Amino acid sequence: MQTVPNSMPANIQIEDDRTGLETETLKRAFLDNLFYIQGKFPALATPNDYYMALAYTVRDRLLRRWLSSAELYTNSGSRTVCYLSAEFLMGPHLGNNLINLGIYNQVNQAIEELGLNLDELLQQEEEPGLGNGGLGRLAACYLDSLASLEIPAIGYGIRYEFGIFDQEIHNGWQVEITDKWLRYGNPWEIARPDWAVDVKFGGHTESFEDELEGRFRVRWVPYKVVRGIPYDTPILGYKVNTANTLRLWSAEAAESFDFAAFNSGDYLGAVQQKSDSENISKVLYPNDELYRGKQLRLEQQMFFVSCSLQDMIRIMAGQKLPLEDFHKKFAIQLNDTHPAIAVVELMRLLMDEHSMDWDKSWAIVHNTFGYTNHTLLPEALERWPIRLFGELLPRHLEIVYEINRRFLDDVRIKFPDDGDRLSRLSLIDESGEKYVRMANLACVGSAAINGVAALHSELLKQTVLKDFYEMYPEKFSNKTNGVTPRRFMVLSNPRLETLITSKIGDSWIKHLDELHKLEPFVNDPAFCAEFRQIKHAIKQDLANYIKVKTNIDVNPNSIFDIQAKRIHEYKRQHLNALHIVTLYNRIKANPNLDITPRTFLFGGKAAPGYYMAKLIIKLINSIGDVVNRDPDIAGRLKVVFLTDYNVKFAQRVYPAADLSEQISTAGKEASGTGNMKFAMNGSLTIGTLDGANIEIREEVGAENFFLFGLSAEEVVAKKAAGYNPMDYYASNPELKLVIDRISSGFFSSGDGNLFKPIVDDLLYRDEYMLMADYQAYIDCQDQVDHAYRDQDHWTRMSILNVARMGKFSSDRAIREYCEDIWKVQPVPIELDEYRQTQTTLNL
Ligand code: 26W
Repeated sequence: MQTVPNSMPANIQIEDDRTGLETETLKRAFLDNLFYIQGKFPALATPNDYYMALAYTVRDRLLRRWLSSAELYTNSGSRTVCYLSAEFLMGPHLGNNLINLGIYNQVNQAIEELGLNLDELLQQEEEPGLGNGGLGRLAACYLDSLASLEIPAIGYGIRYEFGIFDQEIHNGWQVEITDKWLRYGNPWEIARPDWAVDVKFGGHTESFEDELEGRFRVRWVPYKVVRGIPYDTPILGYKVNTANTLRLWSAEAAESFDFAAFNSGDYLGAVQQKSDSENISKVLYPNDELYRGKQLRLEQQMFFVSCSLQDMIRIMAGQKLPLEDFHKKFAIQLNDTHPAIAVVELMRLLMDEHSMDWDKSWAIVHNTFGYTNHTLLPEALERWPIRLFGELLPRHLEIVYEINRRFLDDVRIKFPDDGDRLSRLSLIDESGEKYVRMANLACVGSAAINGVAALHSELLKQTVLKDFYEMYPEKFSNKTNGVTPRRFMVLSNPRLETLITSKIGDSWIKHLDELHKLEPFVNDPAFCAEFRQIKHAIKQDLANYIKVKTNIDVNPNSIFDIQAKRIHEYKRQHLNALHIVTLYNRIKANPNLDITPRTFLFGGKAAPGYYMAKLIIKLINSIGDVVNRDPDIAGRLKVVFLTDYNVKFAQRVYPAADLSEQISTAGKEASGTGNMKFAMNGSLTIGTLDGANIEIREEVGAENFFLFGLSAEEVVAKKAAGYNPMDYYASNPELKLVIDRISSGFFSSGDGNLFKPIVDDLLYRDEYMLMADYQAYIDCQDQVDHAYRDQDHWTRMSILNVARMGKFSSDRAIREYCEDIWKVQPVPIELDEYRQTQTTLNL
């Protein structure tokens, strides 16, 4: 307990340096941390030292909320959501914590009074890029909403030493650089080595008779054991006391190294085992949407899943709760199939390690899990070769067979004499080489199965999960994705936030539907002018940034037409490129063409092994090189590839867009979430009837959305009828000219071979139907060109987009998960005066 020295008058209040929020206290705490944690006098401090000092100052201010949340969850019987995800794409923590703590302005002032600049300090943070794209970022948005809604939750994942690679562009090509995000340390995490757990791999199983009950039991004798060390990061909710935990597992050798081998002189062999173990959490697989059956990936999945389940069992033991109540204490969500092995591992833990029988164990398991599917692409569906699976997880393979045997018995009862159905539903693919099908396992082991947008959830029922839908229709539902307005509006677009709040107050930040109150302001010329001026200022900022980074001049009065997302053929960045070449050709043919100036901005990484995606990046850069320099174009078109697009950069990009490109082939993009982030920052969308675009259009109104292209049904029908992309080439002179220009070597210094793989694919295969959608896309872009000329009208459409995006808050999505799937309630955290200041030990 803090005591006031005798000589001081008793009525003086001293703010604690670790918790106080007054400017003077914040300044003192900051300088203290600079000295005592960074070990620097201000004269020698680097920008990173300042960032670290501020990060610790902020972390101090959320620790009491964090520990109090953990304590209350431990002491109350509340059900906890465990979000299992191989990826968490958190983005920088500092700014977000300032917003959620509600101390952004105070800290800004304190930092300014110290002669520093908060924006510059925020830019110092190296973001934890522990995810590829949409799936990982969704997990991060959901953690923000879970905490903001005061739901007890733990995010469980892997603490990759190297996250998604940093991207550089050399001569137009992507080059991957190792992401050493931990280089300067991570002030947001706390290691908890006392809660380490061991995970077994390989070896064999033995059966034996239980001495006490005489029951058949199985013992697993592993080949190696890897230790998981948890690292915890607090996840503070917005203006609440709830601070949940993101618990990421780091792999270590169970023993420091093999001393027997060491003593016998095999030094390298001894160290080998240690580094093999540590490899498990070394690096994030940079493939999104393409599955590769790599052993290390299965090891990663098993590793974090087993650590997390053992952690939950430890938590129950600490609370003296009976394991029979596991499903009452925890609701576990599987973020795609990457953690689906959890279904089997929980069975194993309950039966083999805690002596529970099969039926009891299974009742717990299938009342615990929910499974979210994030993709319809067949090449993304995970399946493990039986041989690999059995060698690495011999006990799990036995359990998979037993789950399957019992499941197929159920299928036979519901659908007698249907052999084809049995083989489609089986957890084992026996059509050729045998595989374990992870989506089937997830479906059988879960009480709830959902897609991530209305169309996607429908297509799941009609295609990849059709048989499971017929078997268990009651398990299926839709949960349309959402994104957090704290990061993607308040933090990334403070000018818009201030304008909105000045008109409708700030409760929209927690209740995004309230943005509707903005609608009347479309008729308020002063509001519209201010709204437009803000957009212009943000575009100017991005233009300045681009000038510094690339030396390209972009015109802030041009349409900022942005496509920012992972590079993939189904997302059709190359369709966007065809549009650029179309406009280029038009101007070349008619230099006086009346055209609205446009800046085409692209951002996104290609999977390192995805040749076509990398070639698309090269194509965009090559077109840019020609277009940006051609004097005939006279600056009317600019093409910029924004290198190393990540969460930090995305926060600058969304607010600056006029036009958001959401042009995937209908039926391929499960939901999309960038589409939401653009629209809620006032960008208009040009898009297909795919994923959440459909619902965005429904919300903002068809008249405020640029729709084009084939529907998902039409895509299927056209393919069935025999699709010939060459027909479009042959019959559309403008398209022919575009393709011919690319294949002639015009954009590749005369090299007619460079882009041949793209051209040939479009002409002879065109899996993603760019040729079929080309004309509709161009026509729609012409409408955009015209619409942008009426700035008043454009601004009204833009404001209505913001006002009508309430549905796409991740708070809404999480509420739906809580009510329909997890059955969990908010548990508000109280911080009373005593808890605020208590510093005594209760030994
Ligand atoms: C095994 C390789 C692999 C890795 C990642 C396959 C598939 C994935 C993810 C499921 C890909 C992904 O990020 N999917 C995206 O999830 C978002 C969140 O639901 C959706 O908005 C995107 O449409 C979907 O592509």
